[in-house]
Amino acid sequence: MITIALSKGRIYKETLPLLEAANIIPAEDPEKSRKLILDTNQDDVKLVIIRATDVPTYVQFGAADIGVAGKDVLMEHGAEGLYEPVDLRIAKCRLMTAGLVNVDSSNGNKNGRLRVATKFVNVAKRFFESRGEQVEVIKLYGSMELGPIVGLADLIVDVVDTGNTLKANGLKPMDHIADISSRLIINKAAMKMKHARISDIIEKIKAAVEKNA
Ligand code: PRT
Ligand code: MG
Repeated sequence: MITIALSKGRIYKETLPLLEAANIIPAEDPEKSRKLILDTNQDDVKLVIIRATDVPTYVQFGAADIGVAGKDVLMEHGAEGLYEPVDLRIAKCRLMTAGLVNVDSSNGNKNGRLRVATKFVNVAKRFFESRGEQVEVIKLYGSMELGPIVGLADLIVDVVDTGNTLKANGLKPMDHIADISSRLIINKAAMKMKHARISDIIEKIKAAVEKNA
């Protein structure tokens, strides 16, 4: 049996045609079903539908053999137990710092030490450390854009696509941390144990990605 971990929303939508290229077609639409495990047209392949941030955890511990996760999520989670063989070039965005439009938050606040609100705590710490800046990182689980408005933080670290969400909340994108796209990830032990089946799926998906390029 091969288990593939996916999240609903943009990753699911954009992964669907790539799975189809590997002749894997879900039996149901997860956006309409409440099921967390979906059968596919292949007797030996099922999908588990989970939160985007949980995908690397499932694959690392072998609860799923294969997964699709944003590079942002992978940078935050770390690569232990995972192979990352294919850049799927989907769900593209940028990991950025952002701050209030009318405030110069680049050189610390009045207390000297910048406060950064984000769900990407490890990424944020590494980024500011690499610039030799001491910051206080505040963990949030969503709606980071609110942080600077209500005075919780000077800056946020978040993924940005069009930038409309920042703009709508009086924020501006500042430093570019990384370009982001979703990656195919594979459990390292499964790659050995189920080598033929998994490499066949990887190769077909890789071919579909290259055809789209
Ligand atoms: O929603 P949930 O809390 O379950 O998890 P999630 O938000 O991590 O999942 P999901 O499905 O929203 O995102 C999955 C992956 O898509 C992320 O890990 C990124 O790799 C990628 N991705 C691509 C994005 C965006 N584009 C994006 N725009 N993830 C989030 N956004 C957010 C952005 O932060 C902003 O709040 O969408 C909003 C709109 O963006 P703008 O810039 O176009 O306004
Ligand atoms: Mg979301």
